Amino acid sequence: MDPGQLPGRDEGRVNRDGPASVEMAITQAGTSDVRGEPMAYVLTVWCEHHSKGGIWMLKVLSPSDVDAFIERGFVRVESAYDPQDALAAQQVVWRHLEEQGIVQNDPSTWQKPLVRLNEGYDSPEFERCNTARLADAMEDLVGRGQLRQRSTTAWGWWPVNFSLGSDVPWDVPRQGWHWDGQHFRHYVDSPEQGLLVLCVFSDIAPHGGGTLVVEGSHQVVAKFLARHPHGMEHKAAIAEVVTTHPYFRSLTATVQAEPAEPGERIERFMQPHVDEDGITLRVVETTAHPGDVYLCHPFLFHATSQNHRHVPRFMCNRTAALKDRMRIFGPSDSRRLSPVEESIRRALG
Ligand SMILES: O=C(O)CCC(=O)C(=O)O
Repeated sequence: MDPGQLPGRDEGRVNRDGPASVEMAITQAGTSDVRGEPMAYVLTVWCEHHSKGGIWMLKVLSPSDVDAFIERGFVRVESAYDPQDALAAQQVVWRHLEEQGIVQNDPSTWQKPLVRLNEGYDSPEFERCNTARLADAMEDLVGRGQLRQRSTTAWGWWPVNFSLGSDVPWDVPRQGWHWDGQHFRHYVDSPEQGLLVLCVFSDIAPHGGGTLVVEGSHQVVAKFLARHPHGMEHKAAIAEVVTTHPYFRSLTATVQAEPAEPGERIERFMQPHVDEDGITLRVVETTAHPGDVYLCHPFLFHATSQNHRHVPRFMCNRTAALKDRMRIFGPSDSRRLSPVEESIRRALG
């Protein structure tokens, strides 16, 4: 490619959402490497302009990441923290497992297919995973300054998936589907769970125990919660969605109610399905590398999956509460809507 044909510097793109912010891609073109060899490179940095302070803030997520989050309900942030730090932190979890007689170098001690460590850890290894890249990516989705805490001192809890369901063919589960938030009453604008944050500390290959998510399900839940302005208890809300929405009724049906041939549920639920409101739903496996984080919409349905890889899956689900209720109703204030708020407003039409 002739570097002369590359786009110029400082290409701006004005967002249509209003005057409060402007998004700009700074594109830098170069012509040679350190040895003087001809080469071409393009560096794109996403920024947001804050009219209040008159400053430009760097963004981790690109506009296409944000669009995908709004539509699908999740985005993968690669190397949100350093993979080496993730593996060092995994060792800390192994030390806690060893207190229960589960030893890393002795697979004969990995008797339980799934071990839950219902606690949060704070050690130098985890502290290094509190990166600005992760916090900034979270704020790209909930709004600058909107997280109650940008970092955490409680990395947890840990459903360590050693080999769940490895004795039966891999399938889309019928049980365990939920969105998070046992600890509060659910409203469409609840602030207690700004995001579902799935932090990965091991390699997760396909069928390796990665959390399953239902792409698009955040839109179904947004519509459901908006129909319940007095709020609902968590368990009751999930129970109602999975009994009233045809896709979720089938997804969670017992074998007796809806028997399926081997592989039939994979074919059915892992292909896009458009529901009666035009929402595209699909079960997706979150495969990842150590250091990756899946930032998911707080309303996203998800479930534990089978692990057929014999590689223990280390993931913890970190909280991300918001300072304020989300701005779902009425005119928005001078602050631009966050992608989480935007996705809910769009789902409600
Ligand atoms: O084990 C998993 O992959 C899912 C965990 C989960 O459902 C949760 O953290 O809410």
